[in-house]
Amino acid sequence: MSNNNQEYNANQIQILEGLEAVRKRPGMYIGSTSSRGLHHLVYEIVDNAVDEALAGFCDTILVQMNADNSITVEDNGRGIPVDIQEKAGKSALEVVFTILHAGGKFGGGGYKVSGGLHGVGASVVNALSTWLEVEIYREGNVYHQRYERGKVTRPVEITGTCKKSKTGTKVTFLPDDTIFEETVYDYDILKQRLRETAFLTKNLKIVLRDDREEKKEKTFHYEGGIRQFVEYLNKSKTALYEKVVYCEGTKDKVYVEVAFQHNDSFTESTYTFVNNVITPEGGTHLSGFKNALTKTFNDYARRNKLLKENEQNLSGDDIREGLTAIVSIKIEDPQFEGQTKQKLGNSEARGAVDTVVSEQVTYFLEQNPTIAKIICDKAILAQRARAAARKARDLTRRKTALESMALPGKLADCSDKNPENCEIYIVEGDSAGGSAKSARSRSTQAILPLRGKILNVEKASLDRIFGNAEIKAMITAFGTGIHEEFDISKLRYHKIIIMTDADVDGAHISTLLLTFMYRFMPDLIKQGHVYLAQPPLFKVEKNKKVWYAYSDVELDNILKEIGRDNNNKIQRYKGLGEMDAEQLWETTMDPEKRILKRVMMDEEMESEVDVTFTTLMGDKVEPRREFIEANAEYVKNLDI
Ligand code: 28F
Repeated sequence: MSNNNQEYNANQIQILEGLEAVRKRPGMYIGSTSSRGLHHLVYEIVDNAVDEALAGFCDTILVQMNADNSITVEDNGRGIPVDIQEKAGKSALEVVFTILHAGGKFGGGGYKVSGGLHGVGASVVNALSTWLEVEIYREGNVYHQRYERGKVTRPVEITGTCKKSKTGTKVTFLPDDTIFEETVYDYDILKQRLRETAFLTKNLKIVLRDDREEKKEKTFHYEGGIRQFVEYLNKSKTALYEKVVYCEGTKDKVYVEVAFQHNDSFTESTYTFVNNVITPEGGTHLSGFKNALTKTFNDYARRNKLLKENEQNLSGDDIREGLTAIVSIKIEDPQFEGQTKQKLGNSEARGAVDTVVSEQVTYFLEQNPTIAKIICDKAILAQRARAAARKARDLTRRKTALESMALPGKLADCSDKNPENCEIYIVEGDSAGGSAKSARSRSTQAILPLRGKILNVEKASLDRIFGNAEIKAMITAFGTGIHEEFDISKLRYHKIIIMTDADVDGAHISTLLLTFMYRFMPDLIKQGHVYLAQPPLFKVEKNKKVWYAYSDVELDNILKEIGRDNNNKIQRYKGLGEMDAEQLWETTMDPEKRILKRVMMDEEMESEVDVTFTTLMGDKVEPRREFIEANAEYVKNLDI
């Protein structure tokens, strides 16, 4: 055997071992094999097309969901080169799709740490697809190659011609159903992510087309980039000034883009990105941004006597109250640290963001004194409110200390003291609370009945929120504290179960409770501690036998099975209060029989969750109506 051949074989074995490793441990490369991993395959391919756009050669990307659940992604870039790469002895195209580049893109925490490198994820997607076909348009030729489970099954060949002016790359793949637990794509998940990608890459047009049963198409194209991202996030809120503040610049090879605008709410929504990938835990780019903002606004307020000499400096929280912001950086070699390897660690990113934001915001404030005053006034108000809230909170804290951490009077606590075994039912209304108290299993189930309307935290100020009895009761019962003081290790119940009537009012109360938890203790939701109880809608009785139905479809099925006749007494439950303790236990509380829905949140989707909560609970009517219309299939039980 010639030396060359040996090398070729060794190469070949390495390639197969590489892709085999991806198939053996897919989680290392795409995070998971759940629906999330399935959708990641699309992002990997789209990212390569976006890189071609960032390089300045592509302005349109089409993502198509095909009837057989395969996905086609096409760009109008230069097309992956097809000529033979000397080192590998094969076409560059084949190299891109069969050679695993520089290890996985996912660190220990399942987080993408690369980006901005052409073709990095293509081989991973190829390895995890039953088949993958690629077409390249270059110099008037159409080149084609096919792979199955990562292995070449058709060589690179010219299969046709096209106009010389047409260039680009088209990839179609079918995710391997022996690897993925879920193989059906979700239009809304792709839509949300592609919208985000389009916001982060100004001028890039992304078309999403669903070619399955229900045909849908959406185009995302934002000339304003992250400026429009901020406008989108603020669309259900009331902005305090019209312009979105925007800064852009490069320092120490870090490209920085920041956009922000304040609204009249009390929450901050800042999202940070590195190489187009969201960084839910922030890092040096975020701290650079915060530092620059605090410094710049305090300097301005002092210089312009908006803050008197005897007054304290504004805190970062004061300045960021009601702030919606996007911080997006591009960096060559991103380093991630912290327990989950999700925090950006590059120190040059801190300096770069700090410098770009300080310089340009200082200039903006000098040029726009009216806006500057609006923001400073809002921050000064926030500073006062925070002082008042601190007083109110200290008061409750001191009180609880005096009463030896007294739990709320209405709470019927459980006897087991191991939080892992314990659950708390948050129950709407005193009568349902009463039934739940007699129905429960005393050792592990606690009941907290809530009276009357729950405060809408989207619309209330901090001191009002801390003064609210129902909210105080929940905070003390859960044991974790809130905001910066939140400590999950103090959680007294590992399951927090919201139990409301199965009607419009019940849905409204659930949403108010979830809004509160999301804004004040988001980790409860992120770590999967929050559940929704599912009380039945109907009870069917026949010949002394009883069935419960949790939906109209289920009722139909039961009636089909037992026969529809006058001897069934069908009862429609109007509320939890109509059930006696025994029924409530049997249908909704018995851990052996009940159905619980876990409230889940994907950190990658956080900006969309944020928009949804403000759209539903904020004070603008028009966006809410649009949302409900657009999501009518999910909220058909709401009578609007
Ligand atoms: C639908 C997914 O993957 N688009 C891509 C390019 C363009 C080039 C490239 C990609 C060359 C040698 C690696 C073209 N001309 N869309 C995509 N478009 N990759 S991926 O180059 C890859 C390197 O090995 C490209 C000149 N330079 C680069």
